[in-house]
Amino acid sequence: MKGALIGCGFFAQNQMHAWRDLEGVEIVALCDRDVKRLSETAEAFGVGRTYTDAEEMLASEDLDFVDIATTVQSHRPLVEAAARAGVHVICQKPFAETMEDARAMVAAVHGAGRVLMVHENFRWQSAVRSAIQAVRNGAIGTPFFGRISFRSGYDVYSGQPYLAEGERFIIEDLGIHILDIARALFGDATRITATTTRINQAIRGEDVATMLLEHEQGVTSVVDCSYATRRTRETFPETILEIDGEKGTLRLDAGYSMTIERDGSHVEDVSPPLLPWAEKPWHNIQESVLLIQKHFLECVTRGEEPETSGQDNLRTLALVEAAYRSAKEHRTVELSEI
Ligand code: NAD
Ligand code: 89Y
Repeated sequence: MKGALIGCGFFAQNQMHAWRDLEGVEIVALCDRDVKRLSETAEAFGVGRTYTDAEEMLASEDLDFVDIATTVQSHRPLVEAAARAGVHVICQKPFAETMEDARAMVAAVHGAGRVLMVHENFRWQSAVRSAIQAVRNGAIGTPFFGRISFRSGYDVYSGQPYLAEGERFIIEDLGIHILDIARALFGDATRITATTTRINQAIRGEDVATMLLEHEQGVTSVVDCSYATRRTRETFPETILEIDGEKGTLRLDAGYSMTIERDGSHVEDVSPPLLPWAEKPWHNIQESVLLIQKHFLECVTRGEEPETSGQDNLRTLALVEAAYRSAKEHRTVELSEI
C-alpha cells in the first residue's frame, strides 16, 4: 500500500514511525504548508517526494491512501479532495468542528467507495483495550456503571500551543477520546448532562469537564476530564476505569494495573510496551498509533469497516456537541437533538 501523509507537525512524527514499523505499507510522499516541517520530516523518514499543496500531491501521486494529520480546520477540504482522488483516508481527531462537516466528509468518501477511518486511538491503547476485551468477554457480567476518568496537570500546551487558543478545549481535544472509550465499553448513549469550567486562566477554553451519560443498554457512566489536577505521581496520559457489572467489578488503576473482582481478586499488569521510538509518558499513546494504523491497513486489505470509521465517529462527535450544549444550557441533552 502506498500512502501519503498530510501535515508533518507534532503528532505526525508518531504516525510516521508507526507506518515505518508496519509491513506492506510505505509513505511515498509528504505534504505540509510549512516547508521547514516538511523538509525535516522528509529527511527524518527518508521520504523523497514532498509537496506544499495537497491537491497537487493527489494529482501527481499514485496513492492508495492519505493519512491526514493536520488540525481540525483543514479536515473537510482535505478529506473531500482525497475522496475526489479516489483514495482511502485516515484522518486525525477531532474529525470535524461541526456535525455538518463530519457528515459531508463521511458522504464524500462513501460516495467514492473508499474506506474512511478516524484516528481515534485511545480505545486502541493496550491497557484500555484489555479492559474493553474483558468487558466484551463477559468477565464482570453485564455492566451497569462505569467511570472513565482522565485527570492530569501535564503541560500539553508547550507541544500543542493551539490547545490554549481555541474557544473549546478539553472536551473537543481530550474528552472526545474518553467519550469514545465510554462508547467502546458500553455502546451508544441516549442522553448526556455536562458541566465545564476553566481553572487555568492563561488558556481560552474549558480545562475541566464532568459528564454523566445514559447508555442505550442501560449503563450509566461518568466521564470526567481535567487538565487542572495536581497529582503527586502525574498520570498523563492514563485513562482510569472503574466498571461495575452484575457479576464483578473491573478497575484499571494508575500504573496500568487491571483488577477484576469476581469470586476473588485477579490483578494483571497491562502496561504498554515501550516501542524503540517511543518516549515516556507518551509511550501509551504512541503504541496505540501503531495498533490503530495496523487496524486501518487490515480493514482496507480485507474490505472491512474500521471500528472507528467516519460513520462510527459521528456518534462520538455527537457526544462532544451534546456535552457542550448541555454545559451551556444547563440541561440534559438528548443525543437525538444533535
Ligand atoms: P501541528 O500544528 O503540530 O501540526 C499540523 C501540521 O499540519 C502543521 O505542520 C501545519 O503546517 C500542517 N497543515 C495544516 N493545514 C494544512 C494543509 N491544508 N495542508 C498541508 N499542511 C497543513 O498539530 P499536531 O499537534 O500535530 O496535531 C494535529 C492533529 O493531531 C490535531 O487534530 C490533534 O488533535 C491531533 N492529535 C491527536 C493525538 C492522538 O492521540 N490521537 C495526539 C495529539 C494530537
Ligand atoms: O491532543 C490530545 C490528544 O489527542 O491526546 C492527548 C493530547 O495530545 C493532549 O490533550
